[in-house]
Amino acid sequence: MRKLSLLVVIMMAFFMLVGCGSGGEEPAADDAAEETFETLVVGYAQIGAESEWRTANTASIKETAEELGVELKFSDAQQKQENQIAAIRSYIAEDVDVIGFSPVVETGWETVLQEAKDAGIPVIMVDRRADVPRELYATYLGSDFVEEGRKAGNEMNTLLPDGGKIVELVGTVGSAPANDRYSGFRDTLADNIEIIDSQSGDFTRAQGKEVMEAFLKNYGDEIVGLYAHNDDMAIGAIQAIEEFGLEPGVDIKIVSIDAVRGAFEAMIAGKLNVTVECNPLLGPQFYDLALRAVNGEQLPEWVPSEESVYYPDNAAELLPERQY
Ligand code: GYE
Repeated sequence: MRKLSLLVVIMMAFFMLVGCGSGGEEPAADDAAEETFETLVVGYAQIGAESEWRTANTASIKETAEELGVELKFSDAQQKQENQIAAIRSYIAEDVDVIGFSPVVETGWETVLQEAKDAGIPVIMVDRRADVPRELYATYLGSDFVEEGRKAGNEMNTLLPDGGKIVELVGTVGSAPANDRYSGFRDTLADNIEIIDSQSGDFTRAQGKEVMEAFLKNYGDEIVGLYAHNDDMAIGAIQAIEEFGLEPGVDIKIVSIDAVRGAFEAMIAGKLNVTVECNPLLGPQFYDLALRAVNGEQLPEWVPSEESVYYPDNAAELLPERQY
C-alpha cells in the first residue's frame, strides 16, 4: 500500500514537471513573479448609467481600484452592446491583465471573448452573465436573479391574498436580470394573480413612467399590482400612478428589485410596498477574483452575492445605513 502511494507521488511530481515544461495554462508557484494589486492593470467595460443601482456599482468598481492601487481603464457603453464589444477589443489591444464586464444582454459575445482568450487575457463577468461556453470566462460574480424574481412573486402573493390583475415592467430586453426576474416571478406567483400586461422599461425611470402611463390608459383601475424589475422603473411608475389619480402602494401594490436608497424613500412615503435586494457593491470581490485569475488560480463558475428583502415598517431606521 505504502509503496503504491509513493509511486503515485513520484508519478505526479514527474507529470507536474513535464506539465510546466510544456507551458500549461497555470503558472507554477515559482516560475513567474506573482502579480499584486499594485501591478494589476484592469480594463472594465461597464453597461451604462441607467439606474441608481448602476451608479453605485460603478462607484464601487472605481473606488475599490483606487483603494487597492489597481490601474483601472473604465468605459461606459451607454447600454449598447457594440460599444461594449469595442471597449473589450481596445483592452485586448492594450494588453491589460484582466478584463471585467457586465454583458448588457446575454447573447452575441462568443467572438470577442474568444479574442480575449486567444490573447491570454482572463475575462470576469460581473453583475450580469452572458450565455457563452465555460472556457470563455474565468468566473461570473453576481446575483441570483431567478431567486430575486421568486422572492418578488412571494411578496406579491402576500400583498394580494385575494388575487387580481397586475402589470409588469420588464428590464432591458435580452438581459440576464430581465430574463431571470421574469421567469423567477412566475415560478412562485399564485394562481389567482393574473399578469395582464408585461412591457420593457429598459431599467430606467423615464421609461418606467412612460410604460406605466400606457398601462393605466389601457386598464385603468383594474390594475391592483405592479411588479417592476428594478426600483428606478418602479419610481417612474409611482409618478405615473399619482398623476393618474391613484395611490401607489395602496390602490396599486408595488414590488420591485434592487433596494437602492430611492426605494427606501418611497417605502417611507408609503408608495412602495417591498424591495428585494440586489447588491451592487461588487468592487472588492471583483479585484480579489481578478488577482487570483492572473495568478493562475482556477475560479468557480459562479460567485453569488448575498441579498435580503426590505419592507416599509423599518425603512426609516435602515435608510441612514444604506450605502447605495
Ligand atoms: O437591477 C438594474 C440595473 O444588472 C442587476 O441593472 C443589474 C440591473 C439592476 O440597471 O437596476
